[in-house]
Amino acid sequence: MTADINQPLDQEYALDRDCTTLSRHVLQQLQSFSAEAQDLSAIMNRIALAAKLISRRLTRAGLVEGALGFTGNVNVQGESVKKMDVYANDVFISVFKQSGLVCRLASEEMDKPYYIPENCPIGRYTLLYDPIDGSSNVDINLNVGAIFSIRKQEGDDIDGDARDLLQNGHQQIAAGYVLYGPSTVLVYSIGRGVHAFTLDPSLGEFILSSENIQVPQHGPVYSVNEGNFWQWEDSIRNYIRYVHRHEGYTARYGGALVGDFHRILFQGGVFLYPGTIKKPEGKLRLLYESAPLAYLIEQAGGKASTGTQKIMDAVPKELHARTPLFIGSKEDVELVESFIEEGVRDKKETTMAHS
Ligand code: P6P
Repeated sequence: MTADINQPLDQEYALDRDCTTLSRHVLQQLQSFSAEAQDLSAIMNRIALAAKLISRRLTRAGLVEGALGFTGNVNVQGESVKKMDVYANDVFISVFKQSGLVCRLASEEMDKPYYIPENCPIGRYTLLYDPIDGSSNVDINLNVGAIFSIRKQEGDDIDGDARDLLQNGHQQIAAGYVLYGPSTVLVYSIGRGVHAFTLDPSLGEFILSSENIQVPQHGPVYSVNEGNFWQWEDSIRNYIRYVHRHEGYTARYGGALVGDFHRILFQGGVFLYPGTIKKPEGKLRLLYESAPLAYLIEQAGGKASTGTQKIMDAVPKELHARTPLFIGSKEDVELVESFIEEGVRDKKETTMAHS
């Protein structure tokens, strides 16, 4: 059964759809009740609980003492920490305690991974996450998100440096995000397509709203912070000049990766966060922002690139490694890559001409 919000709902279908919760969908996807299937279903259920708790806080943030604003601290990324960042980070830790599922959590907000002691003897999974993506939008009531990636726990990581996490995106067994917008939407994949669930506050459940999402092969949207124009390589500036001069492109940029990605997933186009001459590695993190979204976009028939290689093939040198990110419709990402390749060729020719 393909749940599509636009289909007329007969009674039986409506009831069955209301019962297609996230945990049931995972088991349907795996067509199994094996231990691993049950684990994944339970992990997704915990993530859904975290999303509900954070959504509740966000929808009342303006009324709750101490929910908004900055903590006065700076995180490992060198970014000022919002109170909502800390709250959301703690929620993810709390929902996995006493779960027996996840031994270790690695977050944008924590320098080192957090180990849940009672889970570690048996916990077979690591959760990597950005608890609030786009937190600059929180205080102005604009959309924010969370991004998550699930990897198997390899070895016992006794020295706590999580070296086993420094592997490419093919090590992910599941990935997804939560978009806190007019509605709260959870999008996930366990390698069998991309599926979206919408939170029904009256039920307190995420209900299937779009199944087997496929990104259009081309779309009109290009999503980039053009305020960085003069910090980019010439090749990126040439791409921007191209879309400025050609019909059929429109700029959309929300300042929160999850919202910009979600738009492109449904409407097509490309999101760009290029490196700059000063910071060639860009701003976005590989392990818990770019790799999970790359996992999703490839499942949806799209593409994700560092500009020179697939995001899914990139291997981080450290837990909080950053990467340039070009992600979205296959044709649109490949157009950006063609400008980057041309830039590399031009540089080689210039170098040869001067040698
Ligand atoms: P800039 C939010 O801080 C974030 O990590 C992403 O969600 C977003 O796409 C990007 O940074 C925005 O960065 O430099 O355009 O403000």
